[in-house]
Amino acid sequence: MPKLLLATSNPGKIREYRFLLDGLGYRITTLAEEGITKVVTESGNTYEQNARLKAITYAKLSQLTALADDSGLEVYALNGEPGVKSARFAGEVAIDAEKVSFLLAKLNGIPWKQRTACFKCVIAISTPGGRAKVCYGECHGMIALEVKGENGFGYDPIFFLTEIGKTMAELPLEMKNQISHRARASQKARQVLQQLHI
Ligand code: ITT
Repeated sequence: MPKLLLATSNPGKIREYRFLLDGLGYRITTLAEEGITKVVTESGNTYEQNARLKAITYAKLSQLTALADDSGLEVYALNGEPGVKSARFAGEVAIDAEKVSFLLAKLNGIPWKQRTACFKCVIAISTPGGRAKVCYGECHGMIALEVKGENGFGYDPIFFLTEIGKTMAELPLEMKNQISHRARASQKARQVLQQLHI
């Protein structure tokens, strides 16, 4: 079975991709399992640039097919921030709870109707030779007034899904994996991966 390298150091993403990419005929491996410690600086201005950079770098380094994800949360009242800077919004070493508090503080006083937001995900899949394909997904919601839920990672406890009436962190993994930005991009990524090993 060919190996597929999940080129991310985010354990939340790894958990989701193990589920989202199941049954494709790849043996999923991680940077940690391959002993890869190199950190790629996300120097791009767009999710696509960063996703490509991560996928191509780690595919060349490992000589495996690599899948990388660059994702973020865009809040309309903040003109799309934190966006591509979502991971480092509250500082280089901020933990998830600090990022969430920082964003809630920025939105202090913003009324419910103006708290619309969107999660975006761009997946890049690269061969060891450096040929990459990208897939997009998004998921719309609102920024909640307070944190709720224990599941997921990142901004999930404040991302409120209006149709479901719950935050993303209140959903079990199987349900997040049906509706999330990452789930939507993964549906397309599955087709790319299937074609790669025909
Ligand atoms: P890698 O680069 O190693 O994959 P990262 O966490 O730095 O890990 P990104 O640069 O793509 O990944 O940053 C995306 C950030 O956006 C992530 O750290 C979260 O804070 C947030 N984010 C992305 N997807 C999310 C999700 O499904 N739920 C909650 N927050 C999410």
